[in-house]
Amino acid sequence: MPLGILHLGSVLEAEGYEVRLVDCTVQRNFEEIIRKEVEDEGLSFVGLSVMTVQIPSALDISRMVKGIRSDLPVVWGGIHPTLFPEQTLQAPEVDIVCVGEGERTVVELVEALRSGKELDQVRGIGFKKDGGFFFTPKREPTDLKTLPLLRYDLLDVNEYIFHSLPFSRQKVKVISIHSGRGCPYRCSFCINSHPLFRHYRQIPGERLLAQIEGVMRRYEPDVIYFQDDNFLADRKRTLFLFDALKAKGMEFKWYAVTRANYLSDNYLPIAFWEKYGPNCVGLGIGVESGSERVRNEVLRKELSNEDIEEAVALCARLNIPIGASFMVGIPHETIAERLETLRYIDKLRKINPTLSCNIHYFQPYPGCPLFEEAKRLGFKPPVSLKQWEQMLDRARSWYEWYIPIEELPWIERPAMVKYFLWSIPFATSVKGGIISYVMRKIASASLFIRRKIGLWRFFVELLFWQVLRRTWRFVRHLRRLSPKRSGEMRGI
Ligand code: B12
Ligand code: SF4
Repeated sequence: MPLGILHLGSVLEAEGYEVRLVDCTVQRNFEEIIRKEVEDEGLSFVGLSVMTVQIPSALDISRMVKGIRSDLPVVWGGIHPTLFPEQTLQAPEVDIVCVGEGERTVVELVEALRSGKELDQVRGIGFKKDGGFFFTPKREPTDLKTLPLLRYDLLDVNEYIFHSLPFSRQKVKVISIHSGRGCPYRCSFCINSHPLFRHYRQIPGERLLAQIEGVMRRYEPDVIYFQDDNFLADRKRTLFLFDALKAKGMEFKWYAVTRANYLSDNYLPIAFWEKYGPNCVGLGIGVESGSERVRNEVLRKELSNEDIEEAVALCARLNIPIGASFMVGIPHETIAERLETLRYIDKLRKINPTLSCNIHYFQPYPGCPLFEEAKRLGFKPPVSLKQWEQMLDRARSWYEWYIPIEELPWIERPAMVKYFLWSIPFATSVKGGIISYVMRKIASASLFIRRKIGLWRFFVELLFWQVLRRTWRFVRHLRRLSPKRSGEMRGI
């Protein structure tokens, strides 16, 4: 769920303003909605929350808004404008940028825009003035204790309710809860090591409890997803929260992303896991690399093999579904270390055969120390929104979010990286279904053979999968057309 705009909308509504939130990643008719809203004379501004990969669509929307009403201020906030405020303002489509967290900024901004006051009174923004850019003083990070409870009704919650979980094919009602910001760790590939994002804070237990109670009462979700960088980072609050919810008789299934070293008796007592583990429908951990050198020296993950293996074993023992994420093509990773990742996945799956793994290639996101290292190694990042848009346009494959693999100068043997990207998730998938079963077997056998002969090109297995999928879709289509099956129910 888009928690950033949900926070902004909730704060503005609490201040008496009327807000319309549109999530362009899920609302198919977003253009139509925006068009209609922009035509409304009472609108103060159009705000967009933008991650780097979202630049092309954010530019399209901004152009559309300007095309309808060139006088309406277009405000960009979120990760990319925060890291590159000047670059963002250089785009003719953007009038104002919000740098950093926006709860107080957005209220002051609306007040200024509505009353015609000078924008230089609003802290934490940049704007265009007299042919140049003007930046106001930095805004302090939001005090999470003072925030109103989130107004989920500002979003169309039904759009998010029927998502399937990473560990099962079943579709369930999932509601995201925001329990804190940042992380106490400083991994070199993560935004949390950037000075602007180092403010690690957690929502106090009592407030979080009230938010969860409200959500449970109103939406009755099957699963609560703690959509944080690192849930469980506050040990004391975790113990308080789960005990308090239990005391209120609130049983709920949950899913979260956290660190492997927290899944240990030394951090949270085994009694905690025995009591609340059965309701946990999944935990995501970042293992990143099978090589301890790469993981700790290059990625600064501060995570030993021992920590990871203990976590994976604990989840196997208590039957908690667990997923591990990995990266390949990391700067300074040798081919031998890349293969070590493969061996390590085998080892972890021996400890816990239900461990599912996902793998990405390292993409240097701005704001992290490894982005700087990537530049040193020859990566030339775009210098304008237009150039970002062009780069993102070139990344078209299903495994490329941002930069095509071939454009990363440190990646030796891109074919091997690509092979890992499709084969590992298949070989370690825990989802059921006939297609998935067949592919799991093929991917495992192919990984075994390819490793033996050292061949990473010619993805015939991938072709086979595509044919299999299309055939399966066609069969399903035929079955749907069959009158006998017209009473078939669609699961939720
Ligand atoms: C939860 C999360 C997700 C969720 C939800 C994203 C969402 N729309 O909110 C999901 C799982 C969908 C997701 C997906 C991805 N994510 Co993500 N995600 C996060 C995470 C962990 C927390 C974001 C969050 O909810 N923060 C809490 C809210 C309250 O803060 P916020 O969103 O930043 O908003 C505040 C301010 O930025 C500002 N603000 C934001 N928007 C606006 C707009 C206006 C007008 C104003 C005034 C202010 C303002 O005010 C808000 C309130 O203070 C961050 C890590 C992080 N620390 O930020 C990564 C992060 C944002 N994600 C990242 C990435 C890379 C991705 C993916 C590309 C990953 C992938 N390969 O799949 C995808 C992209 C999906 C897409 N649709 O295109 C990167 C972004 C790096 C970058 N330079 O862009 C981050 C920083 C993680 C990292 N690598 O370090 N993500
Ligand atoms: S532990 Fe996770 S959230 Fe924390 S800094 Fe490292 S990668 Fe980022």
